[in-house]
Formats: sequence, structure tokens, C-alpha cells
Amino acid sequence: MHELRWDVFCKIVDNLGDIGVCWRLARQLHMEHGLQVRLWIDDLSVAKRVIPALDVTLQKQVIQDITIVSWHANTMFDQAAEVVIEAFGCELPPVYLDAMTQKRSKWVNLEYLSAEPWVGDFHAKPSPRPQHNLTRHFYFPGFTEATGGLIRERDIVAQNQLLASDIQLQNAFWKRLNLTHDAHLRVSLFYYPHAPVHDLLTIMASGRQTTDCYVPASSDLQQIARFFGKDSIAAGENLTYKNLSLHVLPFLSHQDYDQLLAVCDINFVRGEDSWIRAIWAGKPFIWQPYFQTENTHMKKLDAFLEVFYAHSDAKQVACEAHRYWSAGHMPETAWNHFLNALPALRHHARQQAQQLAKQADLASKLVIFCNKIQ
Ligand code: TRH
Repeated sequence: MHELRWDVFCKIVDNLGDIGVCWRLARQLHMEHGLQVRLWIDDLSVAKRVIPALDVTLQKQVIQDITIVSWHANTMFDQAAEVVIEAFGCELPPVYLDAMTQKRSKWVNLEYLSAEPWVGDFHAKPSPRPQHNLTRHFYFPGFTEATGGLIRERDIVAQNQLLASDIQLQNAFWKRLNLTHDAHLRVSLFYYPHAPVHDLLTIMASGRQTTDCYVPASSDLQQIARFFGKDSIAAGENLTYKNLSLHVLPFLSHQDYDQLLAVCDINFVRGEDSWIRAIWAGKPFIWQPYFQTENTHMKKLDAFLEVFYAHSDAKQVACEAHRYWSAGHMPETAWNHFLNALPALRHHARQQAQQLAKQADLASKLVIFCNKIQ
């Protein structure tokens, strides 16, 4: 057990990935490494979706042993922690930087995840900040030993595999969420608005097999409403067209979302955090990277496909479906190829979850790293 205090700073740029990663990391640093963690958040009302117990009127509160502080409560900026994690280059407040200088805090900038080969070269590089007499260290998550690793709770892969192989546990999950699950194929769907959702729903509706499709209400539901000829749809609705039954779910807790991914046959995920969760679920998935200019997101996608499917017979099929999904068009042939390759994709996804889980996880590597740096 460490006596050190850690501060994690999170600015919610867009969507939920930033707070999703920071909340997960904060909890893991506490639960698995015994650290005292404060999580500074700039927008409590968005964070409340991921941390439902948050009281947005409080400047400071403790939830699951993590002290959560509103970034705007700058009266506390004079008490810097021994280790400071600046998530995704969110720019620490100048007053707090002064306090870090006094405290001689260790300063780590946690970067976004990428499978691109350059990540290993840039990981752990220091960048001196003479004006504050501090050094900012770059910490890059990644898929190889040369990087900062992937966020993974100690038991998550085992828990997911247990759930995926135990019908009674699965039935209890569906029952708790009040969901039917009698179709041949179960698909979870979390996506950005430019995803070709209409194409996918059309193909699933006219498919040979019946499909249950689960959509958490966080996604843009407009495309789905239009597909079913409605003005709007909301959590709790179940819509059927031909061979497709679509279920709109409420926004799930982190734990329920993990379980949904573990019990579905195919998961559509996006961004950063749900992408990693899909890997640990050990089920075939299609990832949609966060859109970036100059096609940067497609480069990230290709880099990931190269790493993840390097030794898979189903590489071509997986690449085809991923590229179409991210490019905004899903032809029926690509989806059918994906379905036909499901046994191979399933085997590969499960093997990759086990393989990647053999590497040290991000929180453990981060703790070791922070013990080493000055
Ligand atoms: O919300 P996102 O699009 O976040 C993105 C990415 O992190 C991206 O890299 C970043 O640049 C951008 O934000 C600013 O997708 P992501 O990363 O999957 O985060 C979604 C979070 O929501 C994740 O923690 C899982 C969680 N979640 C639930 O808890 N319940 C749900 O029902 C769903 C669908 C998601």
C-alpha cells in the first residue's frame, strides 16, 4: 500500500470517453493499488452520466472512495498531490502548477490510445518545464510492451468469460435489464452519427437469421427513429421490422455495459473506452474511431487492424467490415462475409483478450512508472 496522493485532472472535451477512462483509472488506482485519488472534473453534469451517484451541486464529494472535486473549486488548487495525471493534455490550472512546484510533484500526461507504431517511441518521454521547475512525462497507452499498456481491471477477462459461458448468469442479466434475447444473433450498437446505421439495419432486417439489436440511449437515435418511420425514439422502446428486433436501452452503468458486450455476439463500439471494453469482452466487434481531420482516424483504424488481426485467418473480412463502417457505407456483402466468418472471429477475439491480458495493465504500469520518475 502506498501513502502517496494522486490527482487525476479530467476535462470533458466531447462525449464520454474522457470521463469514462478517468473514472475507471481513478477507481482502479484506488482499488488495486491502494492509492488515495482525487479526480478533478470540469463538467460534473456530463460526468454524472458515467458516475450516476454524483451530486452536481457539490464542489467536493467522495464516491467509491474517490474524492471528486469540481475543477471550478479553485480554492483547493494550493494543495497539489505527489503524483498528478493530466488526462489527454487537458492543461493544468496555472495556480495548481505553482503548487506542484512547491510540492515537487510528479507530472504525467496520459495520452489517447493508438495502435500506431510510433507510440512505443514516444511513450515515457520527458519534457522539461523550466518555468515551473517540473518535468512533464508523456504516457502513451498501447498494445505492445513498449507502450503504457491498456486499461484493464484485474478480473475483467475472467468475469466476462464466465458470463459468456454461463446461460443462467446470462438469463439473469437479460432479466435484470428487462430485455428479450430470443433471436439467433445479438448485436450491441454504439456509434457516432456518421456510421451507416441505416444500411446495417436494412441488412439485418432482411437477413436470413433473426437479430436482436441493443442500442444504448447515448447514441444518436435519429437514424434509428427514421429507419422505423418515427419522429423520435427513447429508452425502453422495442421496435420490430422483418427479422430485426431493436431494443433501445437506457444509458448503462460501466458494469452493465461490460456485461452487455460479454453476452452479445457482435459489438459495435467507438472512441476509446468502449473499444477497450469490447476487446476484454472477447467477442467479435467493429470499432469506429473518433472522427479526425485529414483521415487521421482511418490511419488509426488501419494501425489497429494490423496489430489486432495480425495472425487471424479472418483478417481480410474484419478489415473490410471495419473500413466500410467507418467510411459511412455498409454493403450487404461485407456484413455477410463478417457473419460467415463469425466462428473464426469469435475464436480470434477470445484468444486476443487472453493474449493482451497477459501484458501488464495500464494502471499497474503507470504506478511503476511514477515510482521511477523524478
Ligand atoms: O463517448 P466516446 O465517443 O468518447 C470519445 C473518445 O474517448 C475519443 O477518443 C475522444 O477523443 C472523445 O471522446 C473526446 O466513446 P468512448 O471512449 O467509448 O466512451 C464512452 C463511455 O461511455 C465509456 O466509458 C463507456 C461508457 N458507456 C456506458 O457506461 N454505458 C453505456 O450504455 C454506453 C453506451 C457507454
